Amino acid sequence: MTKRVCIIGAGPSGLAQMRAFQSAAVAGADVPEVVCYEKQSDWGGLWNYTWRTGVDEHGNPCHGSMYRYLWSNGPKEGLEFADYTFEEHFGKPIASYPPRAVLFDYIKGRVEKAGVRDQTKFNTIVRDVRAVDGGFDVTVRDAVADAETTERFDNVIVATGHFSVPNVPEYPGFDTFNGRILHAHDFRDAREFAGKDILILGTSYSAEDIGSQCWKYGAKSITVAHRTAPMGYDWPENWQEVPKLDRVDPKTAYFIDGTSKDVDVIILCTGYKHHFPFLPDDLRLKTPNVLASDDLYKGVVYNHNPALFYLGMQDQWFTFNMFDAQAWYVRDIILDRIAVPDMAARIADVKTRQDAEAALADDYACIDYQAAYTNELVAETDYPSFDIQAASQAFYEWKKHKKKGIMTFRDHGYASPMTGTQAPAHHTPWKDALDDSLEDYLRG
Ligand code: FAD
Ligand code: NA7
Repeated sequence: MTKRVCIIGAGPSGLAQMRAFQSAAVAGADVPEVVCYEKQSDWGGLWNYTWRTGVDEHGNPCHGSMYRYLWSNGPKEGLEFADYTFEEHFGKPIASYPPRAVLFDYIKGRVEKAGVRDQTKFNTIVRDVRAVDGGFDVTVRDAVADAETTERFDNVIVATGHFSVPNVPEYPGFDTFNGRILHAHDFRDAREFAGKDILILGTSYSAEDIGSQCWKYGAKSITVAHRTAPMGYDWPENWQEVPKLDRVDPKTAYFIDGTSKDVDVIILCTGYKHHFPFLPDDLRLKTPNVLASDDLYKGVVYNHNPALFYLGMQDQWFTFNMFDAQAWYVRDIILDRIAVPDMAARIADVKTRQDAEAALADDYACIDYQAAYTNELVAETDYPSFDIQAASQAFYEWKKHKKKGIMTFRDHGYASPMTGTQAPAHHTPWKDALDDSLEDYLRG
């Protein structure tokens, strides 16, 4: 095969794409040349922790948004690879909410086994992509060689994630506030905030988890201001939920109900932007963080140029195995095993998905919706089919366990959708487990 395929980003999505092509090659298919450009020095995407904030060692925007002591915020049974189980990787069943280092190890294990590292060009940022003659010219800068090159590809697959470039609102008084104001993207270590009064804006995963980290590592108080609705968990006694922030003065935050609170730190857990500075207008996806993204047929094919694909651009209940389903599907389009219909049919597909999302009543319906989407793609490829209902079941139980105890939900275990094995309880309750190393997690 003479085709050349460019993958941008070697996070879980880009790695899924490399593994998809490699599995086809092992099965005897004639596969394209695959080149993956990764701006960081290692693969793993967000799971590749960096202490850096602001710019990276090459002067590019720092990709990392993960922080120390981060433990999976959902059950691992919801994200397990169907072709590489946790039991295969670790040689034994492990508990359901692994810390970052454990998941990083698992992600790497599959692609190390597949032997695709030499397809990845590290320290290489994609700076520009142009549609040319039915293909693409991709311009990259190798930060080590300090050299820019342009290569021609038949297909481009954008796998750069969408939880890296922060959405940073401004409220009156921020410019004269005497404490620190930071976005979740720049949060690295909860110990920095021990003994402090913290204000958090936002009510989604980052707000819940960064607040919980700060609580666990000794913050004096946590105040969470909501723009739309409170999270409503049964919080510890030094944690309160308050209405939207109105303004701040040098030391006090004022909320729209007239109440106020003196705070030392403001953490903006206000989400992220889909941001593709390397793409021109005719190739650039514009979508909010939703389950049915704009302009993506089957959630992956860019409607305005079907030789261009995007992975993992949806809001995420399912992650690693959904990225796999998408990667296998994209692979099969590129291998001419799956046909892409005309523009009218692609637009209709997106509309059907968006209408279905608009009708979803609650989080349980959202989980079912994304499970059905993942299953739909799996069924059209040779990705190993798995019991997605069992993965959804782990998510349902996770939600119930969060309602029961927001600081204890990670002490529960679920059954693997791949092997059926029930996860053991972790040796230490999450709130007391201050060591998040792989060695400590796997001991005992
Ligand atoms: P990323 O992991 O973001 O990887 C994208 C890659 O593209 C990066 O390696 C980046 O360096 C590279 N890249 C970007 N731009 C360029 C460029 N121009 N040129 C070359 N390379 C480039 N998911 C879960 O399942 N469980 C969790 O517990 C969980 N916790 C999370 C906690 C936080 C704080 C965040 C932010 C996300 C979390 N997620 C979690 C969701 C996360 O999005 C996915 O797990 C996963 O990392 C997404 O993979 P990705 O490959 O699509 O994107
Ligand atoms: P999300 O899930 O996109 O949530 C963003 C939150 O920020 C949400 O609660 C928003 O409130 C809130 N928001 C956005 N803009 C503002 C302003 N201007 N003022 C106040 N609040 C605002 O992002 P997360 O970072 O929590 O999660 C992203 C991923 O990281 C996720 O997949 C996790 O795995 C980790 P709204 O409800 O819209 O009023």
